[in-house]
Amino acid sequence: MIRAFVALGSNLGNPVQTIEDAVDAMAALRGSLLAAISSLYRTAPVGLRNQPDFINAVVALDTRLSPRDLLDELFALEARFGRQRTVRNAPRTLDLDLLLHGDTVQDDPDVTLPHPRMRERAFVLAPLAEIAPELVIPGRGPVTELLAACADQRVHALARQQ
Ligand code: PH2
Ligand code: MG
Ligand code: MG
Repeated sequence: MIRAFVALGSNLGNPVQTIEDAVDAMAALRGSLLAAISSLYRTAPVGLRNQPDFINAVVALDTRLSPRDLLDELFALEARFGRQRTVRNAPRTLDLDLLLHGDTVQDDPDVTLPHPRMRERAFVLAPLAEIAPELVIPGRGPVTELLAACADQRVHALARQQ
């Protein structure tokens, strides 16, 4: 089994419910076991104007799937949650991004690993550091150091629901 990390994001409809349902769906992913779930975070949109705040989270999966197969499963889940792919960075019901797949470093245009923009995004790094504080991102450095470098971005962990 390979430890993979997936980022979840939503800013359309009922994002908290969507992320909770998406985590449940990830727990049922073929060839994979859900190993850890971060808190849910309310985050200011990055790189986008005039959009609602996002709810973001990160999960750890232990998986037998290859990066390509795992990504295909994630795309299928996005579609099941009603995601419409219109313009790039449009508001989305559910975005699932493959961040890391073990120590794999690859520049394949299909699946770039580690995820090329994760290093500068507190909405990814804060939940990731919560569930994997010792993680060193291959070729990039410790997750905690990367997070400290984007302290200007607004992210706020929500209280856990019972
Ligand atoms: N996703 C993006 C672009 N900007 N900002 C926040 N806060 N959360 C996201 O998930 C997000 C974003 C592209 O996928
Ligand atoms: Mg994304
Ligand atoms: Mg995406």
